[in-house]
Amino acid sequence: MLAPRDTPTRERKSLDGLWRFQLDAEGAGRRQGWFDGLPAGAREIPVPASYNDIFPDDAVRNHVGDAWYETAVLVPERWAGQRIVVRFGSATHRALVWVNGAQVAEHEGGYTPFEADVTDVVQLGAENRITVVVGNVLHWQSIPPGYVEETPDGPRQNLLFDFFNYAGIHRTVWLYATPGAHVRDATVVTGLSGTTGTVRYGVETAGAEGLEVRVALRDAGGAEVASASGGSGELSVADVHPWRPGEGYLYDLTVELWGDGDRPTDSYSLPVGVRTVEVEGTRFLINGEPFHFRGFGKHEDSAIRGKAHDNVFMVHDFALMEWLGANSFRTSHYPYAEEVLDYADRHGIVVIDEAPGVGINSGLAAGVFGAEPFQTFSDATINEATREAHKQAIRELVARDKNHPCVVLWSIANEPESVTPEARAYFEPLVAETRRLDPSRPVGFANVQGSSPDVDVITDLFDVVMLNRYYGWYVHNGYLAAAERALEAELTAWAEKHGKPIIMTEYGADTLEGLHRALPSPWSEEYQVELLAMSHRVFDRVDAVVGEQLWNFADFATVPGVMRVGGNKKGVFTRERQPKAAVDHLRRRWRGAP
Ligand code: GCB
Repeated sequence: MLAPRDTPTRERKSLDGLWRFQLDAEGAGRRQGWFDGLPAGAREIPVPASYNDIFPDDAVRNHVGDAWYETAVLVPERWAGQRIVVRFGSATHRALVWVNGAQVAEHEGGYTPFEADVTDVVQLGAENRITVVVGNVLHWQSIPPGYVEETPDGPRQNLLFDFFNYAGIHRTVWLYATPGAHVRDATVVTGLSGTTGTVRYGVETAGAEGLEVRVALRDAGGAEVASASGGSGELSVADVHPWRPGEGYLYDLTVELWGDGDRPTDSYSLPVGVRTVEVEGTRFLINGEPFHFRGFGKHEDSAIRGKAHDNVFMVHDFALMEWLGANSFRTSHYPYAEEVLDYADRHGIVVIDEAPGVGINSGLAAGVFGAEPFQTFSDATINEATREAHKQAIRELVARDKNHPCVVLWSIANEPESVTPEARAYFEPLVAETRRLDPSRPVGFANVQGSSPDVDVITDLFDVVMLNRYYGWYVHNGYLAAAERALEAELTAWAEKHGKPIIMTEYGADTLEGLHRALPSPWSEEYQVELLAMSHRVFDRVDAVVGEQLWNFADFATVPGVMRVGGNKKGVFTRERQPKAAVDHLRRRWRGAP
């Protein structure tokens, strides 16, 4: 799926700003035709933003159900004869969209884009009403799954994961115009052989019968280095400048549709980084060279904005990661905004791109998040329909992110049940589908503590071992000597059993900023440092460990609970991005800082 861009033949208009907003807990809006106009009294709300923390209003913060949004947009007269599309970067977790009262789009899944051709329903040169109803309920057949309990006080959403269920329109909304005959999609897969790079490309078009596809690759200075015609082919780049970790060198692939005229009918530009990714034995290779992941599991999370994309936090977070010497992160536990991947492409930051398959684990949900005991996989809980939703989420993730050089690995789930035959039956088709969609990247999942190599039954399906381990926190809390022995024993067992690269995708300790103890005890800043230092000693002793992404970059919002003091405190930065003591340890380890 192509991101909207301004090109010589295309124009886009952002609909970000203040929209009208109305909660609809009873679900009355559809019956009452709110798509023809929200009721009087609707408030103003910023888009993009999660709605939860905008008002000091418990009904908004803990809302379960529909929330309506409305705006008006003037569609330029000069777009006459063009194809006009409305596109949402995301709406969490599902949405229905109307334009001037006509339904134009319906989308399930809170973290991937969707769009609708609205050419026939908009009025040119006039104001057009755009109405969206966003649903935030998670149920057994949604991804992520969850369930709603009816209580005397109304419905209560039960979550099976450890982050606040922020909802709303979280990313930019675009209205854009393209020619009727247009480039619908483009896919690139790159290769390297000595000093020569290759760019295999495929272009999909719509309404373009009789038009010729022409592609041209330009270097960062704008000089053309290769070109071809036809809907698919391979470009060869002599003396290629590869994309590599730490240096996000990008070429630009211009895709054009040509008829008889002296200008292209449509033109689209795609940034392309030429690099390769492979798993070889216990090594993870980028451009044939062993890569060691240093960085974090993150969240899209900040005060007031919730899970909305925000360029201020994005640039700041990347700057902080660079300051520490991090070279990578995981989009735990859902696809992040497209702007984040574009930024990582340009800055040479490596990304493990995760599908929103989180919470597929009854043991964890019941044990840690206080859910009623249930069976993970059953007709009444996570079933074939859930798996289909999960597959669709993977399809949309790959369709959106397949061309990003920063993405080197797909993570299709976080801490699912992975020790039962049902788990294997659930995951086999999902892994196969991911490989079918993208044979060029390895596939993994983040394995939960307790699913050790002697009981896990799904890791052989994957290319890498990704481990979330809390030795020294949930296990052997306050007893780092025992934690060190247990961590090393488990990592060694993984290395011996599978002979695959091991990436530590989570390890860490909740840490209350400002709590100091001369003798490190859990929750103190000193203990976080000691736990990280212990973990790093172990990683350095196990050859197969090729990555350390600790949990978490920053403190983040969760639902309240006996284990959460105003949220999850495992950040090495506070939620406001102020450093805890662990930052010095990381700078020394990752940057060689004194
Ligand atoms: C995990 C989960 C993550 C939690 C973290 C924790 O294993 O993957 O979502 O936030 O542990 O802090 O408990």
